Amino acid sequence: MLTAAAARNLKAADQPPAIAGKRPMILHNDRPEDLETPVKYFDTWVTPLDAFFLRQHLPRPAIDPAAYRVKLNGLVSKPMDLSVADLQKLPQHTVPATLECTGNGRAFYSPKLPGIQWGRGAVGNAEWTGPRLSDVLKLAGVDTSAKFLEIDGADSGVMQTPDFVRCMPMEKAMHPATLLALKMNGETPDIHGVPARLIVPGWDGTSWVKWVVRLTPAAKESGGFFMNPGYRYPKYALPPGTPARPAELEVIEGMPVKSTLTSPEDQSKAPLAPMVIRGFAWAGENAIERVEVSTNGGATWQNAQLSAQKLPFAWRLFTLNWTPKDPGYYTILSRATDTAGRVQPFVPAWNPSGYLWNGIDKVGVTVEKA
Ligand SMILES: Nc1nc2c(c(=O)[nH]1)N[C@H]1C(S)=C(S)[C@@H](COP(=O)(O)O)O[C@H]1N2
Ligand SMILES: [Mo]
Repeated sequence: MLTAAAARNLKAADQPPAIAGKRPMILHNDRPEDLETPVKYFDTWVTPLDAFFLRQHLPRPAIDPAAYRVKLNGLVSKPMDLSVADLQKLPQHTVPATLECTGNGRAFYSPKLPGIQWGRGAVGNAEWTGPRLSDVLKLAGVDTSAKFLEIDGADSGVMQTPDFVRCMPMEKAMHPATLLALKMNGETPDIHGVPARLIVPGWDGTSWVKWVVRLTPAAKESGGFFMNPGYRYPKYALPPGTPARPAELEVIEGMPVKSTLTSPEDQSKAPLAPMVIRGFAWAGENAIERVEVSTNGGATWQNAQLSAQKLPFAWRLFTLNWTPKDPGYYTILSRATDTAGRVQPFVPAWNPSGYLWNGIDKVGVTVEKA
C-alpha cells in the first residue's frame, strides 16, 4: 500500500519539534506547520495535545483573547459580537470526538496524487468543551429561512491561498453535539483554534474551523475556494488516475468507517514471543461495532477486543493478543465495521484529491527467533 519510497520519506521526516509544545512529529510543512502524529504516540484513548496533528492552510493568526469577538450577522434578528466571557456564560458541554483531516492516508492512493502525503497520523481523539453552537446562534435569533451557516476563521488569505471560510447545513450546525469549543482536553491551545473552535463531530476536519470570528446564517450555501473547488468528492467513483468532473463533485459530509494499526509498526521486527496488536477505529457519526484482525494477509480473521465506550463520533481502541508460531514475515490487516453495518473496504473509491482514505489497514512485521 504505502510505497517503500514514501515509507522512507515518512521516516526521514520524523524530526525534532517544529513548534514549541509538540513532541517530535512527522513534518510535512513548516510554514505554516503541517505535522503528522507518528503512530507510536497513539497509545491512549485521548490523544495528548503535545502529540495531536496540526493542519493549517495559512499562517496562524495572532490573537488577543481579551479583544477576541465572534460576530453573528446575516439572517439573524439581533446581530451581535460575542466575547470569550459571553461564550463562557452559556451552558458548557463536553463531547469526545475524533478529528481527522480529509487527506489522511493520501499517501496510500495509487496512482500518487499531489497534496500533503499524510500517512496514518492526521487524526486524533480529544475531549472538546464549550457551548453548543445552537445555543450561540439562538442568542442572535436565527431566521427560519437560514438553511446554511457560513463560518470564518481569523486566519486570512495569503498570496494564492484564499481566506479560510466554510459553510454547512443549518441542521448540522444546530445538532446538540456541534460545539463552539473553548477547550481541548481541558486546556486552551491556540494552535488548535482556541479561543473558539468549531467541533463538528463525525465530519471530516475541514469543517472544524479554528479561531471562529464570524458566524453568518444564510439562505443558500456559500462558495469560496474551500467549498468549491476545494474539499469536494465525486458522486460516482472515478477510474484511478482520471481527472475530476466538476459537475459531479459534491461537498463532503460525514466520514467513512476506518481502522488504523498502531502496533506493530509497519516493517518492524519483533521477537518470537506473545505480542499485542493495537490500533483504533472510528466511523464518523456512527459508533464502531467490530474490528477484525488478520495475521495472515486476510486468509483468516479474528475479532479484536474493543475499548468499552461505544460512542458515536469518538474512536474505539482495539487490541488482539497474538503469539506467532514460527519466525517469518507476517502481513497484519485490520477491518472495522460500524453500527450502521458499513464495512471497511480493501480498496477505497479512488478520487482525484486523495480524500477519505479508508482501506483495510495493513502492516508487515518480521518475527525473529528470540
Ligand atoms: N481557520 C482555520 N480552520 C481550520 C483550518 C485552517 O486552515 N484554518 N484547517 C482545517 C483542516 S483542513 C483540518 S484537518 C483541521 C486541523 O485541525 P488541527 O490543526 O487542530 O489538528 O482544522 C481545520 N480548520
Ligand atoms: Mo484537513
